[in-house]
Amino acid sequence: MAGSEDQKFSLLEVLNTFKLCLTDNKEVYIEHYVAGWRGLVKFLNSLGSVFGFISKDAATKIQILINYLNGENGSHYVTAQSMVKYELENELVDITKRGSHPESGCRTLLRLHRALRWLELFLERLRTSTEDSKTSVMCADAYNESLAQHHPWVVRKAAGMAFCMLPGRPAFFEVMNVGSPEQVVAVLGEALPLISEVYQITEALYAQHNLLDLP
Ligand code: 1PZ
Repeated sequence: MAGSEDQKFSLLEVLNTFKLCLTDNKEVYIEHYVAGWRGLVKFLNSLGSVFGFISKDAATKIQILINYLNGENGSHYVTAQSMVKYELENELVDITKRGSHPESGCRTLLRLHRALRWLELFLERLRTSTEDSKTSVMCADAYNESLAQHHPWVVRKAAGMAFCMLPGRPAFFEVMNVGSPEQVVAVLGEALPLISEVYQITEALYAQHNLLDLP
């Protein structure tokens, strides 16, 4: 394979980052979690500028978490579990309405966490799709089943319009740069349980602390 091919973006690497996300005792590393999202944002950007309003929001949230991680209290932000503990103990989270901590790590991660559920549903649909399946429909179905519940009408509307601009399944698989459609399906089959586990662990953490509805 030519050198330039090696450099080319592959969704394989992104999905692999999710392998690194869990510590030995099943805590979620924020560093790898945001690295995974970073790759996904890059992928989304490569699909076209109509997705810019989506990738921009995700990029902003990624940056907020990176800033905490690199900040003076960074040691508390190593895992999602340590972050939740630290922010709650120090009253750094707006619990019922937005106030003095509108960009807490907890509420920021929650937004990405909800989007991870969309990703899981969408990739599962892609994995089990057939040649004539429509990516826009799979994407919209996954969205309506997950993230849409947390978005106001205007965002749902804009998202719905953006979905229509998604490339068809063959082109979409091409941009993933993973290989043949069979290879894409295999990679998705490997990645999905990992993504699902990270999602379940984060969900349990937020549920345990009553944080699933943070404003
Ligand atoms: C492949 C097609 C990509 C479709 C992506 C599906 C998700 C659509 C989400 C539309 C988000 C619109 C922009 C901003 C929304 C924000 O209001 C919310 C809540 O944050 P707040 O306002 O409370 O601070 N943001 C989110 O829900 C996070 C959305 C992250 C989406 C990341 C998508 C990454 C896509 C990866 C592609 C493989």
